Amino acid sequence: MRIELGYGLDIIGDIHACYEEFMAMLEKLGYQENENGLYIHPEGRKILSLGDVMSRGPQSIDSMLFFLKHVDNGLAYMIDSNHGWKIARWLDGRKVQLRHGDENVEEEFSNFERKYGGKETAVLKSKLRKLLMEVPSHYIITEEGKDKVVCAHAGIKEEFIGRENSKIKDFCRYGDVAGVDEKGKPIRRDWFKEYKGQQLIVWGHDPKPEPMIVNNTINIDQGAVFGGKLTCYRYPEKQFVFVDARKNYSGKIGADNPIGK
Ligand SMILES: [Mn+2]
Repeated sequence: MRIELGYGLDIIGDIHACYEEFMAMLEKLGYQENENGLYIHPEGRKILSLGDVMSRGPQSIDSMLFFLKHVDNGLAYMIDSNHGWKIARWLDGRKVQLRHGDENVEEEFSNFERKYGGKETAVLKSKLRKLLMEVPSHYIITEEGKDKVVCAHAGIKEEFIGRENSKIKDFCRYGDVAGVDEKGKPIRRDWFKEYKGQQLIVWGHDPKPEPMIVNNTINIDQGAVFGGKLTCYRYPEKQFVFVDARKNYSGKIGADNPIGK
């Protein structure tokens, strides 16, 4: 789960199937598509997704395919996430309830199957299942062998960094969840308020209108699928790059919309 920084990383917040916004982001960041459909950065930078690349928005398959291709070719990294894990289990044939936008993924696969047939669909599902099952709970970016930045979907505790077990995986997927409220929404504890570690933690999952910096942690989920913006945090430059959402894809407005759109 350790990555040497190399020529720089572009850490991308929750895409949630907002593929057009993601493509616009890659262009803004200077990636160029080559003859094999791979997006290459002229300076050798790589892409790191904080997970939840699918669900809720319009293009889950395209978003997952992008990471399948680019992870396979050593050009991108992706970590585990709550929607990613749900879709992984669904692709694995386990009994799961598809909701909170995961049902859109099922619908996309039905359309895909009508267009390309059962065989091709089964091959794609199997490859995506493998990718989503194998991604680590978090990545640690190192510089000259020293741990500098930790990327985790919903957050991480200092004592979990560099370790992996089912409890840690769940924490990285869902954050510090203390049950659900009367509406069935998860009650989230603000793990970042207690964080005192030396490594910078970059995380997503919990949409905020602007990047939220607390202690040594940065939230870069600005709710693209909720009509906000897609965020990239460039490291080591420590710069933010934004792409505004083309629309609010979520159907959630006002008080139901986590960024108040
Ligand atoms: Mn999430």
